[in-house]
Amino acid sequence: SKTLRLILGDQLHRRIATLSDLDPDTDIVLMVEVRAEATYVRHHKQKIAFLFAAMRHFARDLEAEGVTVDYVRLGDPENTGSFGGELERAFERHTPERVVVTEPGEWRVWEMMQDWRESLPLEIREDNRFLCSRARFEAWAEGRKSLRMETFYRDMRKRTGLLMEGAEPEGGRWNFDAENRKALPKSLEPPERLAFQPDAITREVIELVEAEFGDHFGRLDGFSWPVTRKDALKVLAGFLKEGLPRFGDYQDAMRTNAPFLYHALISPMLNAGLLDAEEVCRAAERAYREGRVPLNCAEGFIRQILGWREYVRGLYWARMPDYARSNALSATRDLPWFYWSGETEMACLEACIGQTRDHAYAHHIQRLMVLGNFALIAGIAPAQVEEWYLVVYADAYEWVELPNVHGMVLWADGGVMGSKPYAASGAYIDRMSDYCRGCAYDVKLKAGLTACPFNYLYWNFLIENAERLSGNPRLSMPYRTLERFGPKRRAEITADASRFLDTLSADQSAFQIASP
Ligand code: DLZ
Repeated sequence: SKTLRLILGDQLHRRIATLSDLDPDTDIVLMVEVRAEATYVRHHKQKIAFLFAAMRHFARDLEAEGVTVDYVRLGDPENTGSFGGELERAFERHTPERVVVTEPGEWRVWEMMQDWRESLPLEIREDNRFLCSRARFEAWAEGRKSLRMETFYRDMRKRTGLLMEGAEPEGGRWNFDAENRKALPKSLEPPERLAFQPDAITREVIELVEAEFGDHFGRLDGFSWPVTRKDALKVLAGFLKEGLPRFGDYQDAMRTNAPFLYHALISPMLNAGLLDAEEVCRAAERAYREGRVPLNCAEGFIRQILGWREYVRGLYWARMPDYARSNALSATRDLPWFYWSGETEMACLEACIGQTRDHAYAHHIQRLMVLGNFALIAGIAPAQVEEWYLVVYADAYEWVELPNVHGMVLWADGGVMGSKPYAASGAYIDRMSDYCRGCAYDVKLKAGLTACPFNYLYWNFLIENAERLSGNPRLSMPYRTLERFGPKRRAEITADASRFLDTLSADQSAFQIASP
């Protein structure tokens, strides 16, 4: 029977559930570029360009197979600008007997789909792009006091058999993170990023994005993401060869002007459907089994995907819509303007924001321990930080962004995800990067105008949140240290912090560099 199959922009996988029983003789695949999706937050220009280009290539490949694709472009004169409007129009155009979709990645779109069900013969299929279904995660979470990633991850290892020797973890341990925190030696030159020259389709999209969303954050020149499955597989293969053998060791390291290091750069493609989570994990396991990469590297990488990625997605669906509403540390400060402009004299933040603007990418430690850590210890309002992350990264959809930022980065969930906030002083950044060497502030100084702001903001954060956090066993060490500080030192911390925080402005026009 004639079926209309709607493929959303992050479902670009040939084996997506929507297409499993596709009949090219009768069915129509619908894909729509809509303004509402490009502007519900003002996404980074590269994020929109990546997705539109990937959508157009995916449609082209389906057509080459003989599938009828009804592709609505952003500029089509009748385009209503929303998923709902376009689905309705397409339904009238094609008068199908039914409409098939796959569960969306975001709650926002899930709610839209509930409305469509009222007026259309709609079938919503389970999202098969994840190894753990929503129902399965909820069954795992049911009745558990805490929902720790590590427990979930071990369960997933056993269930998939990935890096297992029978019932035991490969190498006798579940986790090799202790070996994965090395600073990057100066002598090591990380591999070049595999860059893709935009073809005619992508160039047209880049022009469209510049014309329509030119005032959004981020640069478009230098766009070099792969936008097809074929090219995404090349990135994966390149990573397995050049990156993965050192990924584990240096996954937490940071270096000025080296944004990519040994990272895979596959998250935008994975989250848009060009790559599949299981195939990626299996490929990494194979590289280990064939002796091409050490175990700590394969395990560290697989944990990111089989563990973290599946876990945050499960948690998102299990806890939405309430999850986003908590603010456990009552953080209310506005997001400083420098998150958009990059104008700050803190070299670490300047570097991480600069590469985010240039590439719509930063790696997990830059996101967590520099950009996120600052937002945490400066007490920035969760909703503003969350929106920033959703806007600026090419891989960001709410299912992955929200738990990571709300829970992991800001501890706004009061400990659902992490047993303690990931607050750190400048010493951590100094240990894991070369940023501090080129900084106007001195990471060794604890107080005063030229001291690294992370140093006093860290202690100020502990002071301000003592009521909520001092009883946390995982924070007993720093709170004991804080007790030994005495009133004078504590007053100095508070004074430094408020002087610095007062110089931050959320307002572009009032912006002034906080000069040391
Ligand atoms: C992110 C995004 C953007 C910018 N534009 C579109 C679009 O025009 N059409 C589309 O189908 N999807 C787009 N997306 C991805 C959707 O926002 C994503 O599919 C939903 O958030 C559901 O996860």
